[in-house]
Amino acid sequence: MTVYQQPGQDGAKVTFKPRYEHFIGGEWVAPVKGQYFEDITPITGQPFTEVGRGTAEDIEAALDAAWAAAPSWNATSPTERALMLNKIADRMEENLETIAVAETWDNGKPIRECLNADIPLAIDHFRYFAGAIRAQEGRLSQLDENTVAYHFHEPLGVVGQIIPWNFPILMAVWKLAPALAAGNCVVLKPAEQTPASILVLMELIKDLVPAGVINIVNGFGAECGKPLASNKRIRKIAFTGETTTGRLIMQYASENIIPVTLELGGKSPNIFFEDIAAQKDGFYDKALEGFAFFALNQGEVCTCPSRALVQESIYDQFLADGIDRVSKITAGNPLDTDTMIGAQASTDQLEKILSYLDIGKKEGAKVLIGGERAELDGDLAGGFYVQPTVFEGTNDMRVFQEEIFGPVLSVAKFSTYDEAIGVANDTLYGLGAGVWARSGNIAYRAGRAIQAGRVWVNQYHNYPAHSAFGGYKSSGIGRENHLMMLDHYQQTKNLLVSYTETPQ
Ligand code: TXE
Repeated sequence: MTVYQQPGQDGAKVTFKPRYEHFIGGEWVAPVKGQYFEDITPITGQPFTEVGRGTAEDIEAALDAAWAAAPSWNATSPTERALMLNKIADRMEENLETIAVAETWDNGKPIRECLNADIPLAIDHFRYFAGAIRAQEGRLSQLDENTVAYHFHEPLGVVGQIIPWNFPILMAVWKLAPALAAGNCVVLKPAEQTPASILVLMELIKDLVPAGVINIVNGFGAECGKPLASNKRIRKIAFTGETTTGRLIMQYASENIIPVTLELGGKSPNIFFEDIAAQKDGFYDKALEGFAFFALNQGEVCTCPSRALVQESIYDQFLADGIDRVSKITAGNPLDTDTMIGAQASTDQLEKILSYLDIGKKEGAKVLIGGERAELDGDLAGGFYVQPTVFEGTNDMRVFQEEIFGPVLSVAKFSTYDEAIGVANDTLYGLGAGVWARSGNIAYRAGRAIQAGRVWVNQYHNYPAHSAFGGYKSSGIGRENHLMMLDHYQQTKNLLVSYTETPQ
């Protein structure tokens, strides 16, 4: 067990500056209107730094810097871009603990997740896109003996990116890596709840990035996000966040006729078929772990497996074992490597989750475990903690239909395969899903039948690069984490050439 020091204390891995400005054109730049907002750590509920409050004027300044850098960055070779991405990855690896502590302090998530998942995944993502861009090839079509259609990949120019607060660094990197690999300059707006860890990262890597290639402007949605997403000077907007905000982003983009990629909400089903309980072995244990994964990252995951569907014949036993497993999720100081569940990212999110705990109880869902705010001691008493909660009910309840984005699981029973698939697909969303079965036949058929962009089979919450991630239905447009994302950040130039010497 290691307990990392809180930032600001002796021996801490990271010391935040008292104030952060925007990162524009390779420099720290004060907000045009001179305003700042507090960044609060959800671990104690206390402010720890302040950050520039961006407006349309700051977005324009960032776009000026990005367009000034674009001619030379757009023209770099894939080798040069890959080199930069690899250097960023190396620098992040050298500073793993610093970035991890910054992320935990800003977001509230357990440090063990930052150290073992979030930050290593982000590092690998840069390396993946460094390789992907070097391996990318154009196409040509030989239309007849003398006519050739060449298809070249070209960068879009300057792109806008808006990200949420649940995985600040990882979401930034999921967006930055393919955009930069494809040769674009970027203006990125982090979420107002978690602006600081990305700025710590920029401080660490700024000497590796040509001025203007990455620009970070902080601020609130309407004040700063909208002027970016609706700006005529971006060639694409990429967004991760709430579905209702995603609709707005699409409307803004339609005014400028630019492409959009959206990664939105979810209400993911996690289906447990009866043959998993044929033996109480390692496979059964793995399934129980998959059941308890709803609490990973405090449930603040767009693919949170928040609806568990368990087959009738194993329901009582599996649920008893599952609840036992949930009872072992250790809460505590997120900076302690033993802690498995940390703080919710903001008071707004805490209030939203508590209101859903009430809604669930009022609509008659039975609380099997948890159901309340978690009270921690000492300076953690002011933090935003919730008990992992399991409701038992039916799929028509609001706690089964609406995205709670907290450590809250709703469980229902099913009897037949068809019923399970019907319930799984009875949702507006289609981002993630889980299927657990020993029978390869059932697992395959269920995986294909569920209307979701990512179906985990006999695993959950695995996010490797080179495996496409994105939503069906109201969960979004586009696929991240895979080289197909390069297509979203490039346009195709077709040269249609005739090689005849005479008129035909
Ligand atoms: O999301 P928003 P919020 C879900 C989750 C959560 C709920 C609300 O259920 O409880 O959304 O979270 C920027 N123009 N998800 O309010 O508003 C905003 O500043 C341009 C699911 O934080 O969508 C932030 O940077 N930008 C999700 C980003 O959008 C705007 C992750 C996301 O904020 C804007 C997060 C506007 N008009 C929340 N309004 C997932 N899919 O992973 C806001 N923003």
